[in-house]
Amino acid sequence: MNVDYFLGIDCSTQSLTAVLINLSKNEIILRYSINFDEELPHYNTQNGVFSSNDGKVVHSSPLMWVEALELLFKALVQRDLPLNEIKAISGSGQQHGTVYLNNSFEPTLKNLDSEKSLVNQLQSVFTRETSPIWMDSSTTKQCEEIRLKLGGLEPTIYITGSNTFERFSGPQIRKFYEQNYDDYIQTSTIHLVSSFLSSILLGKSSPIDHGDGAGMNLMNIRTNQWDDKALNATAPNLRQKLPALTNSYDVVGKISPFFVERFGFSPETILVAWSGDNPNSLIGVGLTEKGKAAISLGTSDTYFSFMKNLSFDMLGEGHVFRAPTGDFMSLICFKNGSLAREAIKDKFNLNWDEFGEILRKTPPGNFGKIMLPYFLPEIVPLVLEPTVYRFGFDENDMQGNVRGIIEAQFLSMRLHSEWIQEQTEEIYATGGASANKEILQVASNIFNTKIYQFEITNSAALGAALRSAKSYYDSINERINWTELVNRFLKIQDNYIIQPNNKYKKLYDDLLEVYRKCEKFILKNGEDPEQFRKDFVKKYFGN
Ligand code: XUL
Repeated sequence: MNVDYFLGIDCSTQSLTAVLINLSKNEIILRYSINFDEELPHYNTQNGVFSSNDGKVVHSSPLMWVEALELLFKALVQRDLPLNEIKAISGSGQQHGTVYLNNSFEPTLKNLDSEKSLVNQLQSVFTRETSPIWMDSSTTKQCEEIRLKLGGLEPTIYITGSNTFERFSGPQIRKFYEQNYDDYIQTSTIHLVSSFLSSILLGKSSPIDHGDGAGMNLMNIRTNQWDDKALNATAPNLRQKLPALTNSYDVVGKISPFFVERFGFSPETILVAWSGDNPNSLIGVGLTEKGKAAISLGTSDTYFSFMKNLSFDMLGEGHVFRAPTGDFMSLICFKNGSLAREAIKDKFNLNWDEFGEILRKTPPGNFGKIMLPYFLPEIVPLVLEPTVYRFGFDENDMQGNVRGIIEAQFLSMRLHSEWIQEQTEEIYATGGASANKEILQVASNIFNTKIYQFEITNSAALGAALRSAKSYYDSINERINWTELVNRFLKIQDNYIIQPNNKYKKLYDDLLEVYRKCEKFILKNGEDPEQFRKDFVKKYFGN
């Protein structure tokens, strides 16, 4: 029988994951992850990264990703999976991270020897041993320089879809050019995490897709072309160093002979352009129509939604990317995601069940105890010097801190997604912490919206597998529409739907205003929120 297998791979901050699907049966055959810290300890990463003491410079190792890819394929071979029957592969990379390569990259990929490991053969293709990733916040100066050259905030947003952001590829490239000029000159190609790994599978330099390209401050969001003004504002001769851009749904070629010989893939396996983890998750959680948003609770927490018509966040906090369907998507990224939740869980020696139990037992509104959770430098709102602020409680109050961190994360998400014009009717949750129903109940009450919880937390890898299937069928003229395709895998059972408790609607509307004032007070020199907060406590808790 002819079976249609598709593979999605996701290179995220802390791990590399594969999801293999059988589209003839609408089945997920395998999910498998390589955790960087645990399985590749010789790179000495912590949570997948290297951080400077002040937390501003955050890099990872591109060679580690390569070694992880090899380990992953070895594991698939050991499990006797039908690699030779995989029709198409696509992938996902943590967004914004850049990989700097010299002119031996292309010839090395072309001449890979399948008797030798990838990691040995790719040792000397880098002009920069480490890659700055999305957690890096060390380029404030470069952000300002580029924004100024583009004519200020508004033109920057209109051209690239986003304000300049510390973690975006353009400002990171500019910093490299300013601080490591000779190495910049030696660099022939700059890839994103996604296009770098795609290149390795392809055996030659792969294009960057429009979804991930939109997270660079270099691509024109309307024309999908590199923008000359943005390139010139960033670094000299940059156009020559960047790969071409391509649609996320384009087939970029066939798998390189190296993988055929070493792991037994079919030489006919097609590769579909890789994209960023958030565009992939958009498909992985089934956001192919208006009115649907997702929260992804991973190392970063993100809030994103499908967008039919282009609109911008003129406050400059949110982004517009291209969606894998060719439409648009909005995205807001919060750095204090799982690491912040874990900081509280670990401080009180809790496990996740105990953490959830506290959420169940404590009242919505947390007796007016409000936290601003900047354990790490924050992206939205911009906080470069991390400090955790507490209003009405202290760091030793276990219950206050557990509910405080979770309410803060979703209040902040609600507050900073107010700019998105297309009304959200349903929220889909994904990422590790979405397995925790108590956390999602808080989110559902705060947004006063139904939340759908998925069984699968690897939505980026699943999205990549689904994208590869869509492009494969398009390429053989068996057209299948996006919604039909994603619905085959996203069967949500009733017990995975979390209903908001209407009783708390007003309370959270009011708490949002208290939170807004606390944030303004700390970050924008706003008025002291204490009386306002006390009025809230009196109204809902009576003292
Ligand atoms: C999105 C962002 C993160 C990374 C890592 O803009 O920076 O979500 O993609 O997940």
